Amino acid sequence: MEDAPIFVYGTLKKGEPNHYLLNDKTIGNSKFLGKAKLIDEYPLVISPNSNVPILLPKKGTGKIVEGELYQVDTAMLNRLDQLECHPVVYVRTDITCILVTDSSEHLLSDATMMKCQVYFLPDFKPTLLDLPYISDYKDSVEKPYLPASNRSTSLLEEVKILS
Ligand code: PCA
Repeated sequence: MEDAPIFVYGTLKKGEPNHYLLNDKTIGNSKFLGKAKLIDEYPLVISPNSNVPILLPKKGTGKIVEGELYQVDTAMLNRLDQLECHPVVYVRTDITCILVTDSSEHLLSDATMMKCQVYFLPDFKPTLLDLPYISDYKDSVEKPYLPASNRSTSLLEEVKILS
């Protein structure tokens, strides 16, 4: 059976710094299914140093997060897992979303619930919950996304409780 589609909420969205990966046919294949949103609230915050968007698995806190849904093949999924350091930093987790548009971004008249997967960041430092909660991530000049190669501390050290 095919893996459930991936709900992306951060740098993998259209116009954001890692979206090019989803379009790179030398990696694998992806298909945009439409814009989507999660059915429950979760805190989506931007990490203080590397300005990385992270979704915290604390259901009921935060906002309804908006994103995009992609069906990806195994090769693309492996590349995304590598980007997100799954399962060490982010953990790809089953969740349910509502598809809001079709693949041409036309609004759907009936909300369709879809099983999907999302990259959560478990074992996060509790101070992250003091950051502003966002619903629709966009990279910005005020808080520019730092790719892993430009970080002075790893995301792991920055945001996770290390045991
Ligand atoms: N990339 C993944 C998780 C966080 C990030 O920047 C995404 O866009 O969903």
